[in-house]
Amino acid sequence: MLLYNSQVSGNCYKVRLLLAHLGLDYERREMDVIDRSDRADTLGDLNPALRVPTLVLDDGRPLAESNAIMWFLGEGTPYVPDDRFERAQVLQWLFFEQYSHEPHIAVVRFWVAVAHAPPSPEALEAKRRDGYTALDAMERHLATGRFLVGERYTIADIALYAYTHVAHEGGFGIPRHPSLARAGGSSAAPRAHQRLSHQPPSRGGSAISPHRIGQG
Ligand SMILES: N[C@@H](CCC(=O)N[C@@H](CS)C(=O)NCC(=O)O)C(=O)O
Repeated sequence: MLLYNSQVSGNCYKVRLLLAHLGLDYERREMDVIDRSDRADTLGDLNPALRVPTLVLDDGRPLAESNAIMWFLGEGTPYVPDDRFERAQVLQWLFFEQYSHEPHIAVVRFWVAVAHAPPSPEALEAKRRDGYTALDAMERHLATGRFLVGERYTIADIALYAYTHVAHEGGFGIPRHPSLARAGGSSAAPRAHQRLSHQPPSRGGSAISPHRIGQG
């Protein structure tokens, strides 16, 4: 498999984290998220949105959208439940992530920590407010259990972990979110992974070598 990747992207991190959990080998091709001039040439036939992550399977079929890629890779493994209702609950959180979480928390982080160019203080403030609304929703839910769905770590936890564990890079603090902080540690810590900010050697192959949370 070939992953079109950006090392600073939480959406790509979701896919890399699941690939690492599953022990799957893959090649990686790095894309720039600021200079996007080569997107059409590189991804034109692979992803209608010209974005990363894009995964190309060994048979040549391309798949886009981080959460769709995780669903595909996770199907038939413990990371996607078998139970019909729990599968729908996983989708519930994946849609929440894409509509209510990522567009605010990831965008603020991108403006502040990647592009270093927030459009205006007012825009930043409005996005931060919406980001906190998403964190508050997760906090309410995680006060009732360690995982987002059922009693087990699923791709829903991976999807929400990706940008939550780097939310502070966009200026978010989570002191008022104790359950969220606890879930971030307890659900992710037993899993071998690196934090998003970890920079692997710049070669193909598995992007994430096994380290516990807190060491990355
Ligand atoms: N909904 C998509 C979002 C993908 C996305 O926004 N990718 C960003 C990097 S995080 C990107 O490619 N940005 C450059 C661009 O929009 O051209 C997903 O979950 O995969």
